[in-house]
Amino acid sequence: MQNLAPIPELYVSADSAQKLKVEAGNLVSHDLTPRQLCDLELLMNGGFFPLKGFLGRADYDSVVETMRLADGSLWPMPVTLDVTEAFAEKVEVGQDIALRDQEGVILAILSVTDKWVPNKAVEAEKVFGADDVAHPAVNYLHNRAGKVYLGGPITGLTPPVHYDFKARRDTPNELRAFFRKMGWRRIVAFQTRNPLHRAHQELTFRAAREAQANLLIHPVVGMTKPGDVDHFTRVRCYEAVLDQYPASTTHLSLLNLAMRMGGPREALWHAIIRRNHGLTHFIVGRDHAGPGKNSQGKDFYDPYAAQELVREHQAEVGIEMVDFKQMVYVQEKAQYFPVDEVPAGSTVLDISGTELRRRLREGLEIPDWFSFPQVVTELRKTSPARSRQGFTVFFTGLSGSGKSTIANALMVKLMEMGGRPVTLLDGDVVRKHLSSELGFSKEHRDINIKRIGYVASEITKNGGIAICAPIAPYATTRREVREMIEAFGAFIEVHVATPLEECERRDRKGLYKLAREGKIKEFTGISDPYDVPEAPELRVNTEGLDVDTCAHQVILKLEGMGLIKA
Ligand code: PPS
Repeated sequence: MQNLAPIPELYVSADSAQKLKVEAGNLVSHDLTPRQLCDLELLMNGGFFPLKGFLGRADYDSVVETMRLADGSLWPMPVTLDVTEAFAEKVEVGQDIALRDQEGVILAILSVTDKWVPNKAVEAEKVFGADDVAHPAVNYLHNRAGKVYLGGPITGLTPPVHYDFKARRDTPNELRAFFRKMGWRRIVAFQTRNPLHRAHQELTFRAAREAQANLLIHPVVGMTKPGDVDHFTRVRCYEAVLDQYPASTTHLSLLNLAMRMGGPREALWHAIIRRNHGLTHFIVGRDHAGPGKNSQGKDFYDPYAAQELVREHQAEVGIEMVDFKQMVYVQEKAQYFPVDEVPAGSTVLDISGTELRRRLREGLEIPDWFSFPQVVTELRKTSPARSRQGFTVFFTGLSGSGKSTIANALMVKLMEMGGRPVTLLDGDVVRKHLSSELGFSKEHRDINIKRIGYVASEITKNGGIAICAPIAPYATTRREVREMIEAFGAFIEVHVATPLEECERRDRKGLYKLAREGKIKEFTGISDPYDVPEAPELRVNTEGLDVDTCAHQVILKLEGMGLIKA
């Protein structure tokens, strides 16, 4: 039987918070990133109990190596406060710093006990199983997170404010109070980052039956895998199917967790978080929190490794796992079964996540046996067929490679077709209107490309076509831009692969000559690097091809991807 007594939170009383907030106005302050904001909320409200703050060095080393805090408590996931080197220089061990949300509101004070430069390759290997940036958390670690970690206890002043789905968000203590009030003694949690389809409904029904428990649908609305259905759409989908569940036995609550997609370790972390929320049982299905394929095209984790790890530790955590094989639809029985219980000789139907996305993208039928009509309607609203979605064509290549010329021709062809607004963000034009103060250092080029990426992502989000044509010489920055845009629509990287010798021979602006004479510094291809794209959606070599043909190759690619109709 579970203990539903309140769990310790890290908040001080309202009076002290008021006083501390005024004092904290004078402290060095750190603006929390979206992921840190999620972590802080769960630290403060007891979701991450027994953590008392962001991990210090001894706890961090121990968590990375052994999945335990330095005092031996089970804790599989590093919860760290990463900052830039420049910020770290302003902070000494022993100092208090104010942690602010993105509007500048002070949410907490961190008393810094540790400041160190972590070995991120080791963290990636030990925690996520591979130092491979195809893993979203490893990519985050190397390409997003700051170089320095700060650790220490937190004094919580006020929770982050949410304007969306307020009534559906519960702290661990709010859920515990709800369970007490309802007299629920055995409750099984279903963790999800996807819309609920019929297979999930069957799985959750079976889990509740097996555990003789009430059901908590506990979806993550903080941060999930890049490319997932956004949480606004998902919550509307959950609400749409809630009446398929018996009202008195099932509850829906949203969890503001920032997932790492860390497979087995993440599953164990989820189990601890659910225990903290007062749950007694926890569903772990196939490939729990799986990040997909690694850079060799293989799955990062064995699909049932998460179940094994949770099974091993469930008694210590104090939550019981309800494990499930993948659920599949058996046509003859018109019913879902775990894949290992399918009656012999029957016809099994299944639609993978990838296939579902394809059907949505191409406006194809989604059968009734797979999902609920209300869910499909919601998904279609936010995922119109690809030929009606926004997208970005991102040309990259050396100066004088022909990017702008092809981009202009493409723009005109797309405008001739009509249907969606087209915006051209050409290198020179951007530098005039958006980035006039920037030069060509690595730092400035990165800022320039990220600005282009931001504008293109907004255009893509709003259903338009953005054509970008900067040099964009650095692969990591291009990848960042890709991620920004793929959250909203397709990103088509086109490498205009005109060789340096040819660009220099053409020297249309006379810049190569000046670069060779040393009169222009940091000139791409001459005195500054260009990372050749490894796997662009399209590579065009302009030598011997006229502009029209090059632009037509892009059009054919867009047609092939279903982005424009033939
Ligand atoms: S970047 O690296 O993506 O930010 O560059 P971009 O904004 O596309 O700007 C490239 C245009 O600026 C001119 N130019 C230079 N290019 C490269 N290196 C140096 N140092 C430099 N200085 C000026 C050049 O004309 C580029 O235009 P394109 O259209 O590419 O020829």
